[in-house]
Amino acid sequence: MKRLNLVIVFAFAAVANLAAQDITHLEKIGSVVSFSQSDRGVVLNCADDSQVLIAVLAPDLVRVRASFTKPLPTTDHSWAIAKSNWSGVPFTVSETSTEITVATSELEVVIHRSPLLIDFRDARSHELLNADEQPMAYDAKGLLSTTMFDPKAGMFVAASKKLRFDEHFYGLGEKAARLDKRRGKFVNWNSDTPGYTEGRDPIYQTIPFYIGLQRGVAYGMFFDNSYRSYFDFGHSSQQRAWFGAEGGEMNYYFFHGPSIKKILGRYADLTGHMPLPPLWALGNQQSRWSYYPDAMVEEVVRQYRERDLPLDVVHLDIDYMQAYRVFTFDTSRFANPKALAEKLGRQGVKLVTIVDPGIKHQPPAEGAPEHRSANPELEPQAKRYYVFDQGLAKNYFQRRKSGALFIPSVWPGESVFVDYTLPDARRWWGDLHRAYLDNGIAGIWNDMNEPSDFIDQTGKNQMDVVSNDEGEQSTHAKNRNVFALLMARATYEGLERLRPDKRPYVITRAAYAGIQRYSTMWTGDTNSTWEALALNIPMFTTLGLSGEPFVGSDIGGFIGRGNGELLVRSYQIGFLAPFCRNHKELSGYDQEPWRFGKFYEDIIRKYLKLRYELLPFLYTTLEEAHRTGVPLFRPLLLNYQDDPDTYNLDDQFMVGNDLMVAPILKPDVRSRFVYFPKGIWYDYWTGGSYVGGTSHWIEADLYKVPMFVRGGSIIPTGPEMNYVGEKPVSSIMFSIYPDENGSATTTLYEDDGQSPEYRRGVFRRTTINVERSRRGYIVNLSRPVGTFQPAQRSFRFQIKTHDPFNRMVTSFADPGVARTFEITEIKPIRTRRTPKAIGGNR
Ligand code: MIG
Repeated sequence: MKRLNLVIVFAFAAVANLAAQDITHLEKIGSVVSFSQSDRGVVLNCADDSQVLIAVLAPDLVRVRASFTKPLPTTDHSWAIAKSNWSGVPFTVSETSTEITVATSELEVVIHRSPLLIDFRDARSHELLNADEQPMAYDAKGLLSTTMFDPKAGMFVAASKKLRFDEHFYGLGEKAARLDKRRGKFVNWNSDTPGYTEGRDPIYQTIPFYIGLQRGVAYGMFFDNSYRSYFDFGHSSQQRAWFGAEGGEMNYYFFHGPSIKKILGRYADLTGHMPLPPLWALGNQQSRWSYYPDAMVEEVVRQYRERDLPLDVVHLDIDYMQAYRVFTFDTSRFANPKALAEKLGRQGVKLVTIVDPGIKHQPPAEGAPEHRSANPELEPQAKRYYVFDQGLAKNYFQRRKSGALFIPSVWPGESVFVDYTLPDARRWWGDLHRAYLDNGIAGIWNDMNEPSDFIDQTGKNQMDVVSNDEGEQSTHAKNRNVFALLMARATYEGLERLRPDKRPYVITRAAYAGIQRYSTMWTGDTNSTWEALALNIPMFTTLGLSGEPFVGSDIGGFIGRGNGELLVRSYQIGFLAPFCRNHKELSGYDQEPWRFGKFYEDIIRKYLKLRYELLPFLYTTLEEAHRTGVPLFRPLLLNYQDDPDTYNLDDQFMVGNDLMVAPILKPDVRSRFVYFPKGIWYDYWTGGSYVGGTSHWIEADLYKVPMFVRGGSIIPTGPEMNYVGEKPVSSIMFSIYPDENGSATTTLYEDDGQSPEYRRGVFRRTTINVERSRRGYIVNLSRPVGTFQPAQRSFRFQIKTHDPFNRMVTSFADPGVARTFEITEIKPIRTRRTPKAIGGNR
């Protein structure tokens, strides 16, 4: 026992030291002695028998794959990659006695032969974008202790890049850290970290992708390695930004910008575009650990409706099940889930159930009959658990090297996990979701999928767990970080198979790069504190810069006791996040919108209603994220990449290109500085305008979140609603905010909101351009693109000039064809009901 303790202490010390360890002592890859060229790129042969592939995937995308002291393996497989057949990109190869250069129309990869150093340059300007600080390296002698018990499971590999004086770093997915990662160091190892605070690292997800930005020029770097990985952006040395992993390959993708938006598009091409979730996923959601029995769920919905608060989804947390057995319902709490779902459905509310990876380890009781009914999820499972029976019979559960079942402890007690690397196991898991769809459940929430294990959260106890991994029989060291990705994949593909006419809606806690193909996410177990609230903005924007557009956080915070002010300020961010859900832990103080009194409830209602009015705008921006990889919830630097004043700005955010929000993140604060990038900005509430390029002091009483519209934009809004689809969208208002030249533009995206038909062109995209004319404004409506036919509705236009009381409005039926008209009629219109009107000044 004593000995074991010592081992653990020692191993822990090693973990703590690792990121600070000096990678300069690692073995360096040998110099280039020859190279061969193929239609994909070049392969470098090194003096130490190492091989390096430099593969051209696109004019702005190059892959570097190194194999140390041995030839490149013939197998090549990653769970993250969505697209591997990139063909026909022209490139040239040239050489001198010291260098080999691979060049596309956009990018030059200069390989110095001795020592082997790789530079990435812009093909046109020859400007250096990124350069090796030392050759790629590997830990041949075991200098760096790894966190694995089995040293053969992997060897540390690293790449080191020169850190430039003005270089900023963004990305790495879900990090409890500020937006600009310069001078930081980070570890990726999916971990269940309830109550995390800023600086806690790692937390739930692993997205080993970052963006470097210097003086407006950006590049991307995706280190596709699922082992425990390390990123150091100038933390341990002024000279280098390095990354490495405890095993696997040196295998990275370099993206040439210069624009971040372009990099995000390419990253989405490589790792997958987020499919559109159903429109109702943008609706307001309410959760708590846990609402039960059914009568309590009904009461929550009744309260929402009675209080005129919008609501689309209620979440059922772990207590709906029979003693935490996934794919079952506890019928003493939910006698008839389907009837409940239908009843709530008539009030416009859908149910989402939590599904954890832990399957109760339950050998059948002696003589217990097998489940033969079509709906075993509603039958008692105390003697026999159909999910365990089936998975065991098919041998889908994870096992240790010894062949013994791996038995972690999670909510059901002793449990087993599925080997989701097995295609048949994924199919089985996906098909099990029939148990939910048959009972009217609309979406699936995956939790605990790091995977969390109450016996040991570090993963050490799981190191000898083997996954099939396409026949590689690899261990936990490689598979932990992709476990959630594959579980989400099984879930998504199952929902798609079972209900092909509906878009799947999946939410996950843990992830690896590529997760956006299958799931949306939320940021796990936050605290109900102001510190945690302030992290919302850098976390959401960072996730957006890491290929995960559909993000959100438990509104009000998950752990602890909140208060009305915190809840209101939390909604003032969350009402514009893609995932808008209030959630609370088991013993936490209640925090539904009405729990702190009418004053706060009235303000929250205002913001929820505004979210629904903004749905045409939010959905248009979400579709942009699907198509282009550019997220909805953005840091300012994404839209103003040439403006260095935005590079570490993370207490403001933008929605799409047009809305800018500067929330209040501290108690008792009623005003703040807001930074305005260049251009004209309109106060959303008053219509007053600001000239950008500087900061202005803005008042923000509790009822108000400072919110501004970019001059040059047009915001489409729909009717106020209490759930998606409550009313036909019979009219869309286009609010026009002219820029300094009197121009504005937008597109509106629409589709049926629920089927996958949008992938086949069944959508409608309407583009609107506005210019100032002598008498007023000329509006150009272009011919809509796509085959979707919306119901008959009218278009209304209002010009928001600098004088808020002098507005021009007009309205007509959507002609469905190109049309130009002039707005000349000037009439004062009812000014927007600001929250002040109902909230009062406090
Ligand atoms: O060990 O299902 O992050 O949202 O309410 C805690 C119970 C397990 C963690 C999730 C949280 C959820 C809770 N879960």
